Amino acid sequence: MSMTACGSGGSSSGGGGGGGGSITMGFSQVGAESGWRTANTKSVQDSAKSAGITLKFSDAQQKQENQIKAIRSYIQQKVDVIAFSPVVESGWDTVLKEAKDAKIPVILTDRAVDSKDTSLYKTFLGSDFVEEGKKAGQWLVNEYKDAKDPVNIVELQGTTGSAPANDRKSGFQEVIGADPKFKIIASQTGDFTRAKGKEVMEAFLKSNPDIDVLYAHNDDMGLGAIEAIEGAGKVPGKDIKIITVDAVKDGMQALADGKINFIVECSPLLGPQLMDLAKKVVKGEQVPTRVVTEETTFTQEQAKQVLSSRQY
Ligand code: GZL
Repeated sequence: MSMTACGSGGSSSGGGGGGGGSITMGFSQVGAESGWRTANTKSVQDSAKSAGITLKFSDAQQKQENQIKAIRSYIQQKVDVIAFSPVVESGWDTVLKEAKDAKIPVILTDRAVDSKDTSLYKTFLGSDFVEEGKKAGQWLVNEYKDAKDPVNIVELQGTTGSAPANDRKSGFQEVIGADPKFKIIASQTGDFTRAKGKEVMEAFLKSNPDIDVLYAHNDDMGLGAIEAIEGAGKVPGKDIKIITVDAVKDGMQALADGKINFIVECSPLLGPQLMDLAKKVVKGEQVPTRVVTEETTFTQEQAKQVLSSRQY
């Protein structure tokens, strides 16, 4: 776990402070597992600088125990506000109660927790992952509306136990489940990384000769799977249709090149809204319990049109 203090100058005010001096935020990031995460980290760090917020930043390398350690460290340092993207949904109540007892407000960003006690955090800022799964499913239903034969789908799930993996799976299943021709013949985690996505797709290809579609919970696993598909002598985007989520630059390039068929956008650019929310919660102002980001979807034609203007 790497801990760095970065961001604008200014002294750190004590926990619950944020009076005249600049605000200090302790941020625990999931890791650096994907292009999306890299873009999200940049958005948080750049926005803290622009907002004049002193940022203490830690990378948990996708381990919950590292995030819990970082949050405890921020509590000891008496930061004014804690923000984090929980790598998995469960197991946060104890440390969030410690932050609440220390009177340090917590903001969830990107991923949610399944704590029943919603007083443990001030707000959630991020995407509706169920909606993202539904959008992916709806494209598939439209794409195969005239098909009579079974449509064999393999699924590369995100990190086990994470909100995006759970919700993108359930949203997708909710839409395709209405038609029995859609069959998910294999589903396994690729942990949101290219390497694991390639490895799992290689195994899928070995044990399933008739794959029609890949649904990958993020671009990076889809890009790894493309290497596996090409390695098996098949044509990605044609022999096997591919749907992914995120819309990072490399994914959009593959979409424009015809190797991916459809991408559901999930914006990593949460930094500006996060800093606005942080200033409000430190001042004790009311904030919405949930701030959902605006997102869209891309076809191959749309990717060709927007590729040069993408920010990440
Ligand atoms: C989604 C985010 C996911 C991305 C992946 O908001 O948590 O984690 O979809 C990233 O690319 O690794």
